[in-house]
Amino acid sequence: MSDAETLFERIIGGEIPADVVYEDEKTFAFRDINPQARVHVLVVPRVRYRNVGELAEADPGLLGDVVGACRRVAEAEGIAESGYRVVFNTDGDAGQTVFHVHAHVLGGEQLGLFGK
Ligand code: IU
Repeated sequence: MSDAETLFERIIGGEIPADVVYEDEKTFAFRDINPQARVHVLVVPRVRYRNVGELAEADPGLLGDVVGACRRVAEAEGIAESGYRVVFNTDGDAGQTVFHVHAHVLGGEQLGLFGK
């Protein structure tokens, strides 16, 4: 995989199959292959930034689009009322493994405390 193309770009491009739950002009959402909750969906901007901080600096409107897409995913998954969590892992200590910014949308059950 070249630096110019991450795994998520290959998923967005249809090269790698994924369980797509939502898409629009700016964002793309699919189920995490290793779910950490009953609902675990990744929301990805089609344009690649390394992490949420870089996205916020470069294109705050697009960050808003990503967060809005998280809400629409939660509505589509039926968890908008019960509550859900949005997580952006950022670099090493947070365990980021795919360097194309993505929001984890987690819910569908009572979530535990986190931090460790
Ligand atoms: P992270 O925040 O970079 O750690 O999240 C990457 C996520 O991508 C992680 O939760 C993986 O389970 C998920 N994932 C996936 O959904 N499909 C894949 O083919 C691969 C990873 I590789």
